[in-house]
Amino acid sequence: MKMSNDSTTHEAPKNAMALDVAIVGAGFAGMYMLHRLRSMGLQARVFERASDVGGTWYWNRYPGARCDVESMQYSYSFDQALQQEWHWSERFASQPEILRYACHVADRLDLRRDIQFHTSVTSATFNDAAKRWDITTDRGDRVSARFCVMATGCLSTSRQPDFKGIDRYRGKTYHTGNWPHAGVDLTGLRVGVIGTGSSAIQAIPVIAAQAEHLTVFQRTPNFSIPTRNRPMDETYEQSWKQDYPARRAVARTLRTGVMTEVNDMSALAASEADRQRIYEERWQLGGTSFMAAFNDLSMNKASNDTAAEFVRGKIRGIVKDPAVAEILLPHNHPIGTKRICVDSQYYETYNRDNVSLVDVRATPIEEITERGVQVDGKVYNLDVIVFATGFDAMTGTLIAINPHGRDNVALADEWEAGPRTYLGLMSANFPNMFMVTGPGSPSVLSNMIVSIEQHVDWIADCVGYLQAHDLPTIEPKREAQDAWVEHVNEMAFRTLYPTANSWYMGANIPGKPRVFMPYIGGVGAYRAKCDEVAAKGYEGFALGSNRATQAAAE
Ligand code: FAD
Ligand code: N01
Repeated sequence: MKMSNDSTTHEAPKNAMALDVAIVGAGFAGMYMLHRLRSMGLQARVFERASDVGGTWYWNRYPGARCDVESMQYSYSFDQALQQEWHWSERFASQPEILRYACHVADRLDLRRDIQFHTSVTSATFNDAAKRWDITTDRGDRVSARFCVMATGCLSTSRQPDFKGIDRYRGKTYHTGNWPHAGVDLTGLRVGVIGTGSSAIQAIPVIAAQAEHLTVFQRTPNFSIPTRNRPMDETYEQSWKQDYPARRAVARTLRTGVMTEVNDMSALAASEADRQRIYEERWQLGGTSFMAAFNDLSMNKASNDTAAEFVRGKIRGIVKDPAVAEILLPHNHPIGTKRICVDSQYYETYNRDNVSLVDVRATPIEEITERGVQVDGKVYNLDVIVFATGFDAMTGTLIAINPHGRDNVALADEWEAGPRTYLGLMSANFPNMFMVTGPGSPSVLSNMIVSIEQHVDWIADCVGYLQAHDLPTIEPKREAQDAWVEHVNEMAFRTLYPTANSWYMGANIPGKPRVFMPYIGGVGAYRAKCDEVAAKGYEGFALGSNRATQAAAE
């Protein structure tokens, strides 16, 4: 397929690299996007700031990093040969194995020849006259592309709080989201971990086993479920491989995109004895499917309370020192409304002699001194501080590029009160700019590879449609976007999720608008909506680009 629209009347700026599609990011989203577009005969190129593919799994090399979706499901489904030939060694894959998988895919599909590594995209501006995106990079590239796909990731801008005195600290500091490739030997060192989210909960047991002493600074206790990770069972692997296409098809219709057994009854409908038995079975099974023990845990506070209390009981049972257990008990949010954590021996780690827990909720970290972390006037002397303090999630990476759309409008201004998208795929005033797993799509509430494949396929089909119909541009109509944003909100507020101060709500970043960003209506229902929109000739989108069309869209 060759792009024809407008290319004769509006040339790319002199010396600019002319592309049909510029893709930002070489994680699983950018990799598959490149593959799809190339197979359509389009000139596509990926710009990636890292030195290789893998995205999340390239950056998050902290000890203990691994997936919480089973390996057999957290992988591409678009290529039958690929899913048959790859062997996962564990039930839940570790970061190094997932990175190896990403590299294997890049080799197999020969992706790297169209990926420019060590390159950050620094600006993207829609050129109204040319109907093209002008893109610049920190390497001095000037790119002119008809389409721009932001495959920039939802958890790709790590956040280190602006602690007073941090520059004075004489020890070493690391962020889990940007861990050194060579690894860090913590043997014999006094290590501090700030944060107790998913990353910290995975890292803490591994760090504790290495360090001379580990001090954990916890502001908010989290709920964590044991993963019960184990080597891959061959019979289990084969059962998946024999049935892969059918199982993948089912997963695409489900709420989370993960095949898991949902117990379709209210927690309140079960007797107390049955409820405890069911929770115990899920606890023993391990992993995030704990939240599928009943069908109303994310909707009904009274039901949720029963699950939360069960986990609190487990924490009390595991942690030997009652005072430490008390600090670890989560009370300030319903279970699951912050991303449920999974672990290997997390709570058990607090029984070790070389681990201490500091509660920094009532008395926050005051400053980082030359020697360590100061809380309530006391300095905890540390050789290493690990920031497990999370990400400016879902919007931070895109806002850092701050694309400028029609009439030079800035995305940061358009999203000042929170992200506004139609279907999480596009934003009004930003023609031909697509987002993969953007805010307003199921995204981080799902098996991300399922959602990535759905978005990439939809975007590729959309580009094909525009080509076939000789349409230069596509962008959401304002009223369709407004209606979608309202729907996303309405769905969120039917659940308990907005009651938590989570990164889903932007609550972890000072000053960030409090908006529930992902779409909670489920992967299956969302896919059906996207398919319906496309089948109706891209209902809710303005196709074509002249001012009259745009005016009609407003
Ligand atoms: P990413 O993998 O984040 O890739 C985006 C890429 O864009 C990055 O390589 C980044 O360097 C690049 N980039 C960004 N901005 C620029 C720029 N301006 N210029 C150039 N390059 C840029 N999801 C699950 O479904 N299950 C899990 O178990 C799971 N575990 C996770 C564990 C961790 C520690 C984290 C952080 C996330 C986890 N996720 C999980 C979510 C995970 O992010 C997705 O599953 C998936 O890997 C996202 O792929 P992506 O390609 O969309 O984004
Ligand atoms: O980040 P987080 P994360 N003083 O934001 C604390 C995915 N993931 O990297 O809650 C003290 O969850 C903060 O405290 P509080 C997954 O989607 C998956 O752990 O704000 N503490 C919190 O405890 C996950 O949700 C896996 O009070 C401060 C922590 O830092 C997402 O990535 C593994 C502080 C940040 O937790 C992000 O997880 C890893 C301060 N000033 C990641 N500022 C899997 O298992 C922040 N904190 C699949």
